Amino acid sequence: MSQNKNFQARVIATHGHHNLIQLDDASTMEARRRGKKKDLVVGDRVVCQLSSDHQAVVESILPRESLLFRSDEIRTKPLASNIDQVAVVFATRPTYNPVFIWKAILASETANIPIIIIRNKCDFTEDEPEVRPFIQHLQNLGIEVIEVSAVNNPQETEKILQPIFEHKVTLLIGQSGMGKSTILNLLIKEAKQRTQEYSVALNLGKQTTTSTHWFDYLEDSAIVDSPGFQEFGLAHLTINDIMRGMPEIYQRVEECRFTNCRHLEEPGCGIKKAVEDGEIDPRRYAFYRELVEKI
Ligand SMILES: Nc1nc2c(ncn2[C@@H]2O[C@H](COP(=O)(O)OP(=O)(O)OP(=O)(O)O)[C@@H](O)[C@H]2O)c(=O)[nH]1
Ligand SMILES: [Mg+2]
Ligand SMILES: [Zn+2]
Repeated sequence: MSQNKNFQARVIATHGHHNLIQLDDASTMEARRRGKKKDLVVGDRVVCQLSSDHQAVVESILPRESLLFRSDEIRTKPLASNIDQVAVVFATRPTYNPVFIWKAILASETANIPIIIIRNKCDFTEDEPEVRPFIQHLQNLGIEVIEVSAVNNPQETEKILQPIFEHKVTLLIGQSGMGKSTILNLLIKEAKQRTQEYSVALNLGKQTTTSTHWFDYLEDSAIVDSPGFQEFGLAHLTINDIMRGMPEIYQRVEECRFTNCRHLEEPGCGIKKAVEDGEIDPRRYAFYRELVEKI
C-alpha cells in the first residue's frame, strides 16, 4: 500500500493511544489517532492513512450506526459501536446481580440496540429454584432468554447460539466470570481468548478479559468480547429513557393523573397504585426510583 492513500478499516481493539485496526482483507495493523484524540471505539469504521511500514493513522471515523454507553458520575464510556445486538451473559456462579441486567436492558433500549439474555452454566441444576423466577420475570418484560451450558454442553450451545449470532454483530457483556469469553471461544475457535475460574471464596469473577475485542464470525458477522464489570452506570439517561425502558411503567403512564407524572410523590399516580396492588414488582419500582432520584 502506498503512503498518503486513504483506506478504510475497522477498529478491533483500543489500548490508550495504541489501536488495532483490521483491513478489509482481514490483515491487522497498529494505528494511532490523528491529533492524539481518544475518541475511537471498538467497532468503528475508520478512514486511515499509512504512515510507515506497518503503522496507520486514523484520519476520521465514519458515522456510527449504533453506540452503546455506560457511565459513571464523571464520564460516559462507550462500550462498542456498530453492533446489531447486545447479549448479556449471566450465570448463577459466581453470583449475578439482577440490577446489572436491568441496567443493561435500559442502556440498550436507549441506544436502540436489541438485547438478548444468555443464561450460561445451566449445568448448575441445583440453582434452578433460585433462578427460574428471574428468568420468567425477564421473559415477562418481553426479553428473549437463551439457556446454555458452554462448558458442559458445547455442541448443543453452539447449535443454539449460531442462528442467533449469524448475520449480526453481537456484543457480549456481563459481570466477570459469567462465561463470555468461553462462549466466544466456542463459536470462534481461533479467538483463543483467555478464560479463568472465578473466585469461589469471593463469589466473583477475576476480571480475566481486560479489553474489548472484535472478532469476525462466519461470513458476515462478528462477536465482540468485553471485560466484565460490576457497575453499569446510567448517568447518561433521561427520565424518559428510564420510563421507556421499563415496559411495566411505560404501559401504565396513561393511568396517572398528571401527564408529566414522575411516579415519585405525585398524587393520583397509576404506577404507585400498581405497585400497591401488587401489579408491579416492588423491587423494579425501587430500582426506578433510585435511578430517577439521581437525575
Ligand atoms: N460449570 C460451567 N462453567 C463454565 C461454563 N461456561 C464457562 N464456565 C467457566 O466459568 C469461568 C469463567 O469463564 P470466562 O469465559 O473466563 O468468563 P468471562 O465472562 O469472560 O469473565 P471476564 O473476562 O472476567 O469478564 C471459566 O472457568 C469457565 O470455564 C459453563 O457452562 N458451566
Ligand atoms: Mg472474558
Ligand atoms: Zn405516575
